[in-house]
Amino acid sequence: MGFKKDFVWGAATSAYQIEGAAYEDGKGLSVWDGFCKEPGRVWQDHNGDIACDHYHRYQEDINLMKEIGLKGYRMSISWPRVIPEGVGEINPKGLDFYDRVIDNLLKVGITPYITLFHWDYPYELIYRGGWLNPDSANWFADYAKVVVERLSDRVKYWITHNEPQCFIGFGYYDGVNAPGFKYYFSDYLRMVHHVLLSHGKAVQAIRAHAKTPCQIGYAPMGLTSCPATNSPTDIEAARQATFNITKHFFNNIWWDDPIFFGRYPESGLKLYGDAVPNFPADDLKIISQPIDFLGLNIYQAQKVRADQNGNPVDVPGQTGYPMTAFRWVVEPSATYWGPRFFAERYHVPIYITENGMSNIDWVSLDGKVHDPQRIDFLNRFLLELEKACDDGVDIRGYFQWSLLDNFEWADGYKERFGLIYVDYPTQRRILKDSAYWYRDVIVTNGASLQNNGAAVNAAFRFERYASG
Ligand code: IFM
Repeated sequence: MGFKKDFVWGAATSAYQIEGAAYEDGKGLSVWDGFCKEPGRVWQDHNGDIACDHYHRYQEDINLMKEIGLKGYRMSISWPRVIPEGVGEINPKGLDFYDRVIDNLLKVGITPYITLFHWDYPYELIYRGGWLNPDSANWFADYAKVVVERLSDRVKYWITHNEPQCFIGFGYYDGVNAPGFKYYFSDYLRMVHHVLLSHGKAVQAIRAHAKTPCQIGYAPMGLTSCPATNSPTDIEAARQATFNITKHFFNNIWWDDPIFFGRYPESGLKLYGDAVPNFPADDLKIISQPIDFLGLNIYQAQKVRADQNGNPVDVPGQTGYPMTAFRWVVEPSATYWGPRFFAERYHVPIYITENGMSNIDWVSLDGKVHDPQRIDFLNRFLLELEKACDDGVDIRGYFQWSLLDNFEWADGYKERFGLIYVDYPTQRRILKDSAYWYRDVIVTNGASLQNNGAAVNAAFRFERYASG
């Protein structure tokens, strides 16, 4: 069976991580603009002022996407570029920029998937309480309406939020990401509620104002536990661990059940007790607007087995287990079990909205960027994804993270996730070996995955011999 004929092979980015032009053409400040200016917040005090300069180089980047053969491109809109203060006045030049990007994508046959919010919250809204303010859901829905009114004659795929676990958890509870606050747990739960409500209200706004039929999704982290063996008890233990409630903000069901089931999970209500905010009963109806797909961002996974009572127990990796440059465990079965567990729980089509790895890439003496680890990583994760398709999971597409090396939040430019190498001082782009490899995967609709990266490796060998 394999990947469907119309499977969407894509790559993803986000506005703050690539655009730059942080102070140009009427853009307002985002919390990341502020955060990066506080010494010590970001690795080597890097910032996104220029990033990949995509704001000026989008045409070159779209040409490179075409060269790779992408069918889809997942990008986000910068809220403060469109509405500088988060609410009120609209910045026409901001909308013009996204117009140009969309038009040029469509011109070369690449389908845009638009994420409305990927962490660059308008700075001015912090003075109004940000996500703590119950009105924050309306601010987001108003912004969604503005974008949809402008772009929905051409854009058909919309995603409300990217990894809300991270932007709320890291930004307002742990304080390691912008805006760098550390709220009480009860305030954190209040913010979660407002983000969920903003999702529901944005879905309503998109449906009400879209000019053409559209599909709407949500892209939380797809935190996955994988069974240590294929025994039914280990599989059930892994499922249980995937959907366990925890007090850590890295959990799935507090963020997903309200959207798909219209209720918070009982286990969470019990664990969080009095910290759970009071809210109008109708909120859950708004939050659980029907959506068309679930996007899963999957990078790593924990292996678990069942104990004597069937409960999940973490299985530590063997000494020397494979890791990415970020020191994230490499567990390819995540893209089999993740989509399967989430589809079985929520009965919704799945996209992998992010998957990839940071690698220690540099330009070799031959002028190329050889990243065999990334090729092997992607090959393994995609073979597992294909297995999930074979087993009947409705998977519509895959977006590699990321198209370009880019600004990795509090880690600055230290981590390189791209298919395309960016030499930041010159802004020169170089397609990495993995980009050429991905092109083969796309052209063959996944059939070349069976070569385990061999075709590309053979090409390296040939070139090395040829050049003596
Ligand atoms: O770069 C991030 C992205 O913005 C959100 N998901 C994870 C990626 C890698 O850390």
